[in-house]
Amino acid sequence: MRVPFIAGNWKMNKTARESIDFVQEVADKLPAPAEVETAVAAPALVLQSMVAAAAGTPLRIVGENCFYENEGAYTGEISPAVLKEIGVNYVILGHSERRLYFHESDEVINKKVLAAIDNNLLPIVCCDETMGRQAAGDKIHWVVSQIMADLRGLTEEQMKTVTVAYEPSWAIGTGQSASSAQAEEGCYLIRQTIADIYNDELANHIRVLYGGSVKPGNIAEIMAKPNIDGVLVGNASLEADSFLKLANYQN
Ligand code: G2H
Repeated sequence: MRVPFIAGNWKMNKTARESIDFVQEVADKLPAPAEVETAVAAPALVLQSMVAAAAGTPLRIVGENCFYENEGAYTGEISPAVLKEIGVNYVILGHSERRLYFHESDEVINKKVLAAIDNNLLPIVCCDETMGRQAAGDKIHWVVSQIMADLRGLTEEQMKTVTVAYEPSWAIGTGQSASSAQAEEGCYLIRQTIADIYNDELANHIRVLYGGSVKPGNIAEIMAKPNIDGVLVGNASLEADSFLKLANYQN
């Protein structure tokens, strides 16, 4: 059974103090991890103190990015080995904002995914899709080619550590979520691609998330879809109250 996964993605928001306060506020109001897994992705600077604040609680702490080497002359980069060392569980890779503002290619993302897995971090690999491609009917080609490129060379064992997130660019931070049907279509396509490359068993094992303007008001409808195993939430994860509503969407 795929345990639902509700992950906040704070992006470059919140001070160090606000981050810790948030963890303390939500910690004892989260669902049991066997029922619903909950996580928050935060900027690298605050991860270590968030790990300490979340110790002994169900909340998992997620990095928003890492590099593909563990050490070396890479000024300003984030070592996956150090993320693991400080107790981070997951790392988001290939978010559309990384692709857009930091020019990350599928090739770079693929190297990062492999490096994360090498360090026993669980990658959350994002694939996007622009409105233009959707309108041009190019969605299938685009999503499939990203997934194939970002996950290139992963063994079946390595794939078992991966979570994939479908995040149509036109729904990100716009307040305009994809409909639950559109979200399901994207997540189904990703699962089908994994089945085609690997096999049905692996495709049924892997969690596929939807991201893009998810909020307390639409999460239940989105989570009701059979191929959507969770959500990656930006704006609506910033306030503790809102995050708790998302985390407890089943109640
Ligand atoms: C998409 C999402 C979080 P938002 O980037 O990954 O952000 O929920 O603000 O659209």
